[in-house]
Amino acid sequence: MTDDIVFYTNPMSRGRIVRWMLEEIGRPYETRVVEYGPAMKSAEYLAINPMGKVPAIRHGEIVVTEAAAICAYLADAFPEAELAPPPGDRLRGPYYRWLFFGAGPIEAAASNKALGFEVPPDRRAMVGYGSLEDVLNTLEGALTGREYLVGDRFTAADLYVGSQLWWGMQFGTLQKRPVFETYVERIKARPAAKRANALDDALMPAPGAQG
Ligand SMILES: N[C@@H](CCC(=O)N[C@@H](CS)C(=O)NCC(=O)O)C(=O)O
Repeated sequence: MTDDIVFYTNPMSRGRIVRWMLEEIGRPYETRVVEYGPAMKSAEYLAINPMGKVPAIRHGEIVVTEAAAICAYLADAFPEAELAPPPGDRLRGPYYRWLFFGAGPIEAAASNKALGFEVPPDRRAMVGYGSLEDVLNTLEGALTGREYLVGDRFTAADLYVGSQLWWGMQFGTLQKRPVFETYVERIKARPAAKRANALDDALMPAPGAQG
């Protein structure tokens, strides 16, 4: 059995998060760009991700979808990259906490904000993220006076949550706050983040190339 890594992505997608993770891991991988539309909903790609969405990876025979899950999987599969506290370490708790906070509350709150949907105040109790304001305040509290979300080193939780802040602030769906800006500047200066962006930028269609 081969343990090759195949990366299914599109440069205009959450695949950028996984690209960054793969660059942090530093193992060779094959990139397969999946175009939006029919290719992403083809039988061939639905066999990888029945949601018809990118990103996804195949590592040997193992398929993983969901950007946060892929980050968590790669961190554990390649522990030498030191992107997660090892299983059993007490920092595993906060590590899970922030990864899942990213995949749940931040992701949902940012998507709803982008769609212009606001949770009516009297329905906040039944919505997992309550309000976008609560999510941002919680994150701001976690990052105030700290360099990273977990312990004193960069982990996959920073990569995932930081990517959401990075892109969210860039596209105007998440409010810029000084703590967030300092944090994002810190993590996006990582060589792997720069390499990942350059690789995805190079895959972007040339202006005017799309009909
Ligand atoms: N929950 C998924 C979301 C993936 C997702 O929505 N991907 C978008 C691009 S960012 C996509 O592939 N959209 C194409 C489609 O749904 O047709 C994750 O976190 O990976």
